[in-house]
Amino acid sequence: MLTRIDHIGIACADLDATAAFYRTTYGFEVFHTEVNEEQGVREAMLRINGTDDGGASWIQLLQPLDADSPVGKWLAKNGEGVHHIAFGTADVEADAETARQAGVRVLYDTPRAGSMGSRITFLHPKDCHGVLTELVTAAPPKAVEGASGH
Ligand code: CMX
Ligand code: CO
Repeated sequence: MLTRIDHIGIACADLDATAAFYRTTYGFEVFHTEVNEEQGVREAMLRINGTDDGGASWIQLLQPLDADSPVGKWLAKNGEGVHHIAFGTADVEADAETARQAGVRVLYDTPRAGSMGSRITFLHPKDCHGVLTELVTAAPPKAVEGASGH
């Protein structure tokens, strides 16, 4: 079951300059950055709010690592802007299967690595009324040392 907006993915030409805009204009700080070679991006996650299922909602800034990556191609064609939306779920496989059964192309047979240890897949934008849609299962919160009891 999809329970929240996990993030909105925004393609940008200069990650640091775009992050500075979000900080200066809105007060959103970069919570995390990483390079995802498989996805061809350098990314910054800006935490917007926590949610009642223990997850959070983010802005995901994406700078392409190369021109042939999905974001690189998209940026060359469209310029900077909203690239995709991502819905959060406790079970990305189950929700991908539900979408597949509904006739939507799911881009990956099995989920791949996303931001901060999450597992992700994508639904084809041409099957989603023009919106590239990502499904995300966040990494479980880190077990607190010694919190497991007796
Ligand atoms: N939003 C809406 N439509 C999009 C789109 C997007 N982000 N990207 C492509 N399209 C549309 C194009 O406009 C094009 O439409 P027309 O045929 O009407 O011109 C069509 O889809 C095909 O586009 P394309 O430029 O030929 O691109 P590809 O088919 O090579 O790739 C896609 C499209 C969705 C398969 C590819 O972008 C993909 O695999 N995306 C998933 C991975 C990804 O985006 N990773 C980066 C983010 C990582 C993260 O979030 O962590
Ligand atoms: Co994303």
